[in-house]
Amino acid sequence: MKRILLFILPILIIVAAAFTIFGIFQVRFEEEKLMDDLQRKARAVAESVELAARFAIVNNDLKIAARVVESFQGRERLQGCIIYDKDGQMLAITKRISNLQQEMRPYIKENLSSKAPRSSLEKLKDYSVYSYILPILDDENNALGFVEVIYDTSYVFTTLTELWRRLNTTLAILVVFIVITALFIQRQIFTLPVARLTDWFVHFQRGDIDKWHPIKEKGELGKLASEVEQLALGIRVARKTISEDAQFRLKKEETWTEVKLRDFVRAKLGENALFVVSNREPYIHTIDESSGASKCVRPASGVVTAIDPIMRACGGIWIAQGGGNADKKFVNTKNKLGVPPEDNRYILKRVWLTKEEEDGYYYGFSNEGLWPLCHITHTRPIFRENDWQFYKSVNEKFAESVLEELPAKNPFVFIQDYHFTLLPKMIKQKRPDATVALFWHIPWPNPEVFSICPYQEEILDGMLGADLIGFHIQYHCNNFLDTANRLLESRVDTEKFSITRVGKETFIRAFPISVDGYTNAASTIKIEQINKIKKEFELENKIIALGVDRIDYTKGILERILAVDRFLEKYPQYRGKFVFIQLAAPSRTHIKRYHDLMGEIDELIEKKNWKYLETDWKPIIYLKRHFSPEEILPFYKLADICIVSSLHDGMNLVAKEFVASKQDLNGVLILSKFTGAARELTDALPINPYSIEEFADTIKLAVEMPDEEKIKRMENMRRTISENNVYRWAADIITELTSLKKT
Ligand code: ADQ
Repeated sequence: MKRILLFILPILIIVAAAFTIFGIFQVRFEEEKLMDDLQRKARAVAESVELAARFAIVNNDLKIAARVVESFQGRERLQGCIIYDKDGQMLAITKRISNLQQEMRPYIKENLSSKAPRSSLEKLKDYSVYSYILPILDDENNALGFVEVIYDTSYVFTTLTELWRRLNTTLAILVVFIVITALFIQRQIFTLPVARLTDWFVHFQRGDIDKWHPIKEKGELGKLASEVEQLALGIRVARKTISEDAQFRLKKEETWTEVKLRDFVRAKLGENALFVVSNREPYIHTIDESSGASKCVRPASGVVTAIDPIMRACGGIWIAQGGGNADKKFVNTKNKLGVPPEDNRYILKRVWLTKEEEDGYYYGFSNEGLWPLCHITHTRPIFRENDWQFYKSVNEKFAESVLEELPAKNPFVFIQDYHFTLLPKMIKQKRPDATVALFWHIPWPNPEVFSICPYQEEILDGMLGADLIGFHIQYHCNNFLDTANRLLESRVDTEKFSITRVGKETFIRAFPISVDGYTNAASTIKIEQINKIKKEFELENKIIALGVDRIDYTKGILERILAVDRFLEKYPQYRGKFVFIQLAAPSRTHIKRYHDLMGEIDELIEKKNWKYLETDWKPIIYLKRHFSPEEILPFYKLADICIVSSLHDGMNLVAKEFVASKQDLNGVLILSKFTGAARELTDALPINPYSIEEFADTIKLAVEMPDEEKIKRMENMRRTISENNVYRWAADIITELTSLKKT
């Protein structure tokens, strides 16, 4: 629109200016013509009555004078005629202008001494008139009297106004004509060729070969199109070659690495990109309101920790909510950007939500409803109808955003977590050829617990739109199969681990999630970084225990503090020697339960530190902020013990990160039985976080564990993690998905 205006506006301005100048000249000319005409007529009329008026004046015959002036009474434009004596006294006046009798118009007086005729435009009380005065002279050239002819000039004004009106109408018609012609030309030479080009790009981008057609544009646009066509061809060929090379290399590699996963995905998915959907975005742009500086942070989220390395390895598009206050500044017109910012490996597409949508869908239904429902931590789930409506509409919004990105054939869509239970069905309805997987990052409860959800049927129905649903552990898979069996009309096959509903089969599988190359990253940490932390927090010669969490009631942070306190109470020999560090990222702070929890943790830590105040030693160091992965690593490295005390957790990646970063094998992991990780990391010291006494004793066990045993346990756990890293997790899911497509 702006471009069209830029094109048309100058033309319109020139045309309008030319027309106005022409109009002014035309009107002036017309006006002069009319006035000339009037003068000629007035003179002729005055001269025609001169004789009769002379006779009447000379004989002082008022009757004749009256007769003369009355002959003008019926004429159309002529207003009237007046006969004066030599002193300017009115002898006779046409009746219809008799009101002029009242006043002695100044120009009459001025004319008494004049011997020549006089014409002028005169402004009377209410209107303008044209006056022509003809003196009547005797033989000695003395004035005997005067004849004045008065004309109404309003018709001059009316004629000129009419002329302007006609000129304006012509101008308006011309403007419309110019606009239509300009729009037509613009459409023919620009819009249509560009639309054809865009259409061509869309088909190329989606791999929609059937709808492809050669570009036939001519001129500069044609040259551009031809260059792009060459580039596009090159990309297609390169993609094919990469996928074939990948198949070849894959056969040679043993353990799962980033490179192996990349080859694997290329070999399996070929030219198709991977589409990931999650609520939390992997990179958030924020702006510091006081300094105005913007920065990009990776959020404290297990989902991001796990999926980001996969996307870095494979490329593709990750679609997530744009939640940072500077996010809009960093996207292109399609709301996309390359990430990581310093090394673009894949595309992040941001979806914008209104505050109401975020409140209802994210804080409300997802985190006050589904999150507590699935975690058995005795926090009551809250289901509000309003939140549910927003949850549905946001799922639809994401469905639209995903669908517009999908290639023409067989796309792979990998949906993350409980925020999108309705998305699989929405996508499948529009694109039955898409392979859709949903990974559930949190626990799945038993049917009794799930059955309190008022929207249970829609949720299960939406989820079963997926071809594959993954959970961390088999126990959650079993719970899900049980739930579908009891609460939904469906056929559950416990041999194949699948659920069939309305002819559509969904496979349920366990894929324990893991971490990536923490080991590699850990080796980049320098001893100086560790010493700096030790010095800052006076940790020299101390036994250090560490907790790293989002502040969430499922993570058992309060229980951990109580257990540390009980350990110090019960085993006073460790007072002054043992320090517990808690790194805690505030999370979901708009929800009251989370807000309250932050207050409770602050208060409890304050109280416990106060309790041991008699010495200068502080047993608990509480660092409440978001840390980058690079900042967390030195803490993992310096910690002797890592405490993971979740009351319930799908997996818990902190446990795995700690183990992966312990290259020196010098560390003990205390791990809640209620985490998914506890199933794999059987060499961790298990705890029931609700049993504070047992928990405190386990801390003692960890502190006193002989080095030999520590090393053995750590070796075992590290082996498990390196064999089952996150690349393997992704590869297992893709293997399962591609094998499903073949069946
Ligand atoms: P989360 O509940 O987010 O994940 P978790 O698996 O422990 O929990 O991952 C947390 C991540 O945040 C870790 O990578 C950790 O390093 C990071 N983190 C913690 N504290 C931080 C801080 N103060 N600053 C910055 N980063 C911090 C959900 C499920 C889990 C499941 C994961 C993955 O709840 O059970 O393991 O998804 O599936």
